Amino acid sequence: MRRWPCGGCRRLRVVGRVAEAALLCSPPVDPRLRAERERFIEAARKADDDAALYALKVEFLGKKGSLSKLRSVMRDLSPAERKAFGRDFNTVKDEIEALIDARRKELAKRRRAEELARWEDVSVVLDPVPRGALHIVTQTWRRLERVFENMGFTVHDGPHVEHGKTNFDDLNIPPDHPARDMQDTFFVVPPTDDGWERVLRTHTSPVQIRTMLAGPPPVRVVALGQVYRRDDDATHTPMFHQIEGLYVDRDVSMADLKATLYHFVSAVFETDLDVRFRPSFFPFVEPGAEFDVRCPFCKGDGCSVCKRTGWIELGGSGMVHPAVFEAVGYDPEEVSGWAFGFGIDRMAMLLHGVSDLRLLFDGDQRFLEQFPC
Ligand code: FA5
Repeated sequence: MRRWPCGGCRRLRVVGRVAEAALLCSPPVDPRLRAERERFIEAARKADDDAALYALKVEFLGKKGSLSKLRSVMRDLSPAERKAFGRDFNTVKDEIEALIDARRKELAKRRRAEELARWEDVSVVLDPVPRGALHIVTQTWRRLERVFENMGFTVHDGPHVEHGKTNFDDLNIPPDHPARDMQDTFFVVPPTDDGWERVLRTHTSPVQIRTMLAGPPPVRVVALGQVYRRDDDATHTPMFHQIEGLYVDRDVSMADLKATLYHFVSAVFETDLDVRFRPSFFPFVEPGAEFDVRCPFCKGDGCSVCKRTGWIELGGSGMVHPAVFEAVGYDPEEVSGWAFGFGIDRMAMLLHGVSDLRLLFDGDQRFLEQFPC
């Protein structure tokens, strides 16, 4: 490309730079070539995409293009004029080609700039993406697991669809027990060929049976998980979570149970809290007891959480019934053990001051967001 001494002119900025400068700064002598070049400059300025530029190229430089047609005038020129015309003709042709090329690059650059303007700037620091958190039941579940693992318990689990035998009979729950009523239990299928119904487990206690069937004593396990009952009000939901504890060995006593409950409650609430037993009945333990914890909010003085009693009910417990040992092939003369069970959801409510159990399962983000972990 030739360089032009003018350093560019005003129109330089309008259409493809150096090439147009060349056209403007070295006008050919022949008026037809000059007119053709001017016409091209105007047309090139309006060409806004590659297709239009290609059309221009064909229009001016194609075999039947306007510039090519001008070549025929050379026939009527003298040799000297023909030489001058030929030189100018070639210059204009080169320059038109260069201008088309420059214009194409300019259009590509503009397209790229427009694309970039549409892109999001990945380096911009946006508002932080809201962080999710574990559900408060999961938080409580994990906290309990940690506490019991630190006390030497292993974590076990069992199926949610449970054998009627394991959920009831092996736990010494007789066939006419109210818990087996259609009103209380979700029956999954009626008795199958083996004569047993399948149920959604109504508590985590069948994991006791599965654990003891799986191996000899000693046994020291906790089992946490979903359980199901036909219950639905402010303090009962059809699906809830329980934790089961089971310790079987020689000479295990109720005193061990109380000490374990005391340590676990103090660890979970991060303060020393008394535990008390109240006699109660569960078919799979004898003696059986409900256990309460000293109210962590008023420390026993009485408040709305503990309904002014100073105590909060946590769950059931007791010494494993000899009939349960017999069902799993353990000798009740040789070993003794205790078990406990309570609701993880109720524990979560206590830990976070939630008054309605159903809030835990409504999936309302405004509620759940209040408990980041
Ligand atoms: C039992 O389920 C026994 N398996 C516990 C047990 C284990 C006793 C080992 C002895 C030895 P109960 O039905 O009371 O017990 O339930 C235990 C806890 O589950 C209750 O204290 C309560 O916290 C919780 N719970 C019971 N039903 C519901 C429900 N529908 N919704 C939420 N929590 C419930």
